[in-house]
Amino acid sequence: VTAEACTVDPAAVAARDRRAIARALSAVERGGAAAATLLAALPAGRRAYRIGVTGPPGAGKSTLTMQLIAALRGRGSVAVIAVDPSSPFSGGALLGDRVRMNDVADDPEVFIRSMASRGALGGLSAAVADGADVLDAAGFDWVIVETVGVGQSELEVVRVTDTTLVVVTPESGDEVQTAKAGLMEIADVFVLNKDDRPDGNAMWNALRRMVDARRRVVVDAWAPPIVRTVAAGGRGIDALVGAIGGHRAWLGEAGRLAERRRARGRERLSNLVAARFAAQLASGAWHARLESALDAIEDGRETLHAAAEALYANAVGRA
Ligand SMILES: Nc1nc2c(ncn2[C@@H]2O[C@H](COP(=O)(O)OP(=O)(O)OP(=O)(O)O)[C@@H](O)[C@H]2O)c(=O)[nH]1
Ligand SMILES: [Mg+2]
Repeated sequence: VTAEACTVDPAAVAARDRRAIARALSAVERGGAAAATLLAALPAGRRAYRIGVTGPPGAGKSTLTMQLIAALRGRGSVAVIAVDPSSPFSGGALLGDRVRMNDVADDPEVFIRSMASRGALGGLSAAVADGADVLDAAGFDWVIVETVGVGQSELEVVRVTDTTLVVVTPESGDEVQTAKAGLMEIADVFVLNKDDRPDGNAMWNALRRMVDARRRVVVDAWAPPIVRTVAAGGRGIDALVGAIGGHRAWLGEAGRLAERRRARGRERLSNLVAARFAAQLASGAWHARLESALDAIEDGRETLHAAAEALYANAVGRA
């Protein structure tokens, strides 16, 4: 990898140089060849534990994330990717009294970054997965990914995390009802936040029923615990960290974590190779080959299927 081909120094990322990390994440956000070159040059291997924080707008995900940063700091370094947050991680006001941005802004062991959710769904989840890889290469112990919503895009992004928290509030009844199946699919831990508000018990019961119903149908499944929190006041955070640890321990049994990560790797690897094929098919060289194959088909020298087979064999280096 030459300096010209790659404007971000992979070694600087690995040395946790904040500017290099920021530039690497920008490159990943832009995508394309520069990002691919950089990502290929980063140190291999991984160690970070990845936590997803998802849920409806305004449920308190960022506030909760700040609390998690503070709680997890005792167990290592923490990096955060917030996908398209409407209320960005900035200023102290957002964060309540307990944890303020300033407490972590100067901490070299904490890194927080927002990422825009433009582009296709696959594009977003790929970008977030690549971003998490950058933070992993930088040696962070914990990587938290915050995404907003309770729909399909979260299902996509959730594929990059090891433990996914679904954050709801006492007011989330309708959203939870509508997205029931999807939520049960992605939630490893339910967080009932804003439990300082009324009707927490009703929401807790609704979640409990969902978890129980699933447990009756799916044998040997993980039953997501429901943790009640007041993120703005720091209440329930220890219990939440405990629940994350519980899920992590469960994943660690019977090779579940390795299996989960391998499934994720299989999908990303296939997508990357497929994207390379697609790019090749769009290239000028391929255009010329296609046209000459079409000439042969038109002249009756070759069938379409035979031409396709020959082109494919050529592409994978078998011809
Ligand atoms: N009453 C109460 N308010 C809270 C609690 N947690 C967060 N909030 C407030 O809820 C508002 C939204 O909090 P955020 O942390 O920005 O929520 P979010 O889910 O990240 O929001 P988006 O990223 O915009 O979807 C802020 O005004 C917080 O102070 C809580 O436990 N109780
Ligand atoms: Mg937020």
